[in-house]
Amino acid sequence: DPNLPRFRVSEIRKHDAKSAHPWVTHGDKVYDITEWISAHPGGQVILRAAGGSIEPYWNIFTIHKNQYVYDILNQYLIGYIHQSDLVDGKPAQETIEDPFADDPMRHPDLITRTLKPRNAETPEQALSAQFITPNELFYVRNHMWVPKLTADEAEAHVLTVELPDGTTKEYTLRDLKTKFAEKKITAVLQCSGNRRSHMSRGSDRATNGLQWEAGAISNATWEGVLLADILADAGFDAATVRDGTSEAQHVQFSGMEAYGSSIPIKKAVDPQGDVLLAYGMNGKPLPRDHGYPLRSIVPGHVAARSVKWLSHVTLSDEESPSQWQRKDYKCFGPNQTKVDWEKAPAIQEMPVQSAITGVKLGEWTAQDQSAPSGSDGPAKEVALNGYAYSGGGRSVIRVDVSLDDGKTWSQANLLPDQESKYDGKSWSWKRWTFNGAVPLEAFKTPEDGGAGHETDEDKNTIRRGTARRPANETTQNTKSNRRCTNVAIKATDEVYNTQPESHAATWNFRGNLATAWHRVQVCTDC
Ligand code: MTE
Ligand code: MO
Repeated sequence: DPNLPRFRVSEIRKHDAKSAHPWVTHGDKVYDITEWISAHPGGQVILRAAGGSIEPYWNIFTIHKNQYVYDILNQYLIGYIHQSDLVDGKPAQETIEDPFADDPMRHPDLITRTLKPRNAETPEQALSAQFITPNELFYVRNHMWVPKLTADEAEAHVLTVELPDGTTKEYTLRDLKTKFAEKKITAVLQCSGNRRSHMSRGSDRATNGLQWEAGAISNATWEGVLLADILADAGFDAATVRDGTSEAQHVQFSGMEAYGSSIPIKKAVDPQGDVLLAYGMNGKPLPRDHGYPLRSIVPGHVAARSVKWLSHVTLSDEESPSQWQRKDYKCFGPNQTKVDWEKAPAIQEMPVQSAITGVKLGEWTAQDQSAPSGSDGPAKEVALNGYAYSGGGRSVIRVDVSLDDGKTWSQANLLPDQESKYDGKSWSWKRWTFNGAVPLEAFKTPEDGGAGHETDEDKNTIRRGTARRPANETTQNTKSNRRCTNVAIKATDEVYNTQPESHAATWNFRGNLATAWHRVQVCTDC
């Protein structure tokens, strides 16, 4: 409609989230979304775009790029952006807000997979160096931007708890900190996509999602209050869960930026479940990237259920309606690529997992005392380290190591880290080390068929295990004596669940739960 008015960008900016009449723009069109807010399925989060273009947000929430949504938006058309603020009919780039402009600074040692939103893994060295991952090196998995609150806003931040009958009770962060007993839990968070790149390479089949190596996992001590205490205070009777009369079957968590997921009510009220509403991490307030000022921590479960920037806890007979609950974090068979999402349960407790995070080759020794095969020829010293973890509070009882690609095995040493069993539950990882020697005959040239398995590690990037070629040796004239073997590890947990041998067997198109033996190729010049 050419008769509609044209607005200057400076005017549009005034219709921000705080205005009584919030506006957004799309292309050169201006919309008054006041009436849409209460009907918007994503709730108030749409207000983040108010006063500017909605496009960068729809680039994140791509579900909106759909005629149905454009039709809704069109009902709210009030005019156009003024010609003076358009370049080639479009709003000037610098007038479009970057949703990630307020994201925090990050430690340079984190390995960034994507910048906007920020996804970064813990460097290998930091995975094995300490039992507790330092806050600034804890892996980061963000689907959207990082909400920003001042210290005052944080103390006044409201958590709304909604019971199945619709009644609600509100708690400020200050309430949570002062009116309830504080609890500390040391627990691992692991993304369902940890080691996804190993699954892609190891099975030679692409998977969807961030191609994490082994660093989408970290361990921290979380400070907060027990979710069970808050639910009781809000009026929920946990006895109804035990006697089977509870209307609520799930606890839904929602974050301030519209992320959400849920856990079974049983986990939430289990006295040994240790589900926290956490405001502290390793003795400091939660860092912004990890949910400041408040997040859920669901020990033993996939980290997707530990919702950051937590603003709502809703008890319901249904799981969270979010895509992160109903889709995304599920697994299917290797042959299933067109799936009925409803047919698979959402991932909750994690299976047993382990990884090698360090490989060092040492000297050639004359005698290989450690060789299970009884070989007494020369052998190459090798030192390995890494982590092992299982979900559901199941502790890891053993890590097995093979220096000949899975034919023979020895055991790694589990480090005596701080005991972190809570009422019999282990929520932390175990770190392990191994010192052994690889017999000469285990090293094979590729022509011998040696180390023929696809390893989880990219052969071009595994240089850390490589013995340096002497400087005077030239590659052009001498035939390479480079030989390789695969070292492999697998962990077993207290119920004797162990890791599958191959990624091909558990390949799924989303690349979730990549837990096959971690194989790393090590090479030397013989
Ligand atoms: N919570 C919110 N609000 N937004 C998110 O994007 N990502 C989830 C979970 N909670 C996410 C969230 C996923 S998939 C993971 S793996 C963990 O947070 C990562 O937690 P971290 O960044 O503290 O390591
Ligand atoms: Mo995740």
